[in-house]
Order: sequence, then structure tokens, then C-alpha cells
Amino acid sequence: MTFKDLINEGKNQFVKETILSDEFMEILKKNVEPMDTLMAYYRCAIMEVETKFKVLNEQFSLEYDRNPIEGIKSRIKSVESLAKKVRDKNIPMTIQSIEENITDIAGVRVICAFPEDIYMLADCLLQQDDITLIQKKDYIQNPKPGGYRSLHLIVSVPIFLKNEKRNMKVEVQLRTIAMDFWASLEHKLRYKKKIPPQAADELAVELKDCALQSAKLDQRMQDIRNRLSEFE
Ligand code: 0O2
Repeated sequence: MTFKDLINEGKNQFVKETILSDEFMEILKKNVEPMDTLMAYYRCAIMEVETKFKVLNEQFSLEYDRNPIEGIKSRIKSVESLAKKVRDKNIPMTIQSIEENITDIAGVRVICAFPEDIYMLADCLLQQDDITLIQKKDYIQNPKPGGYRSLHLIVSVPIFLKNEKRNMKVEVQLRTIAMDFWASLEHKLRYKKKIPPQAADELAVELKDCALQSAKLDQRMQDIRNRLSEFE
């Protein structure tokens, strides 16, 4: 038997005794099940918030013959990205601590045509008596240094289960089509690892300029709509 064979045999033995052991399987089962349940609750919370926005859109369509919402994109944070955040925040990897400290596991992104609709929809949501505002970050009034704009709300929304009511946190991001276009492009570039530093700096300047231009465009389109509505 060669040294390599010996190492491989040792590895196989280790896997059998640890990763495939009954005790390890038991630990896995104990932790995976509650995590799956928690993720299902977050999916329900997304459904609740999505429905609230869809109802508002429907009402505006009926009453004013216009749709303030262009689209809704929702997502649940992946387990990998969640684990990374838990590690970076240095918090315990327990269900309770995850629920308390991570506020963006459930994310609902609402895309509007006009900036004023963002604030109108946010107000309508926050007026609802089952919604509690936990945090508000207005990156439209105060854009991030790179140029990012959006209105972020962390809200708590109840989900009704068979025998209990559970309040779940949802991150709502409201933005215009232009803000969304900018953020999607910037996000893609940020994750491209092979951009040389000089090109990255140039792109950051270019992106900042695009953010300023798109903010101006949003404002001009808003002004046009306001002027048009004077004639209605
Ligand atoms: P993903 O994949 O979109 O979920 P926190 O999340 O509270 O620990 P922070 O920075 O205080 O961190 O939260 P903040 O500012 O509310 O932003 C969180 C989310 O907003 C991000 O989630 C992005 O979706 C979006 N965002 C914030 N800043 C930028 C930006 O400069 N560019 C782009 N494209 N998006 C941004 P994640 O978890 O980073 O990513």
C-alpha cells in the first residue's frame, strides 16, 4: 500500500466516523429542520407584503386609471449569503439570533416609474395597522457615495399560522426604473473580480455620473407627469 492509499483510507474512515455518523446526522436533522421552517415563514412574509403592494396597485388602477408599480421582485437570502452575514456580524448561528439580528432575509423590491410614487406607496404601506416600521433608510434624499439611490424600509409583518401569529421582518426596497437599472449594473460590476484597479476607478467615476444623470432624468419625468396631471 502506498502512502497516498494510506491517506485516502484514513480520509474515508474519517468521513464514515464523523460526517456519516449517526450523531452527526442527528445534529444535522435538528438544525436543518428549524432553518427550513424559518425560511418558509420568511416566504410567507414576502407573500403578505407582495399582496399589500398588489392591492394598492389595483386600487390606484381602479380609482385613478394608473399603476404606480411597474414590477415587484422578491427574494429570500441564500443560506450561503446568510451564513456569511452571520459570520461577518459575529453573532451566534442560532435561529433566535438570526431572527433578531438579520433583517434582510426576506426582501421585496418594488419598482415604480416615478419618485413621488415611491413615497406615496411607502406611506400607504406604513399606515396599515398590521405593519410596524423598524428602520427607514432614505438613499434617495441621501444617496450613497457611489451613487446608489433607493428607499429602504425594514418592516415587521404578521403571518398567521394554524395556531399562532408570528411577526416577521421584511426588507422593502422601493426604487424607480432608473434607480433599479443603475443598481443592477453596479451590482454586476462589483462582483466582477477581474477588473484591474485603474479600470475599476474609472468605472466608479462613470457610474457616479450615470447616477447623477438618472436622478435628473427621474426628476424631469416626474415634472412632466405633474404637468400632464394638471390637464386631467
Ligand atoms: P443583496 O444581494 O441585494 O441582498 P446591512 O444589510 O444592514 O447589514 P447595510 O449596508 O447597512 O447593511 O444595508 P443597506 O444600506 O440597507 O443595504 C442593503 C441592500 O441594499 C443590499 O443588500 C443591496 O441590495 C442594496 N444596496 C445597498 N447599497 C448598494 C449599492 O451601493 N449598490 C447596489 N447595487 N445595491 C446596494 P446586499 O445584502 O448587499 O445584497
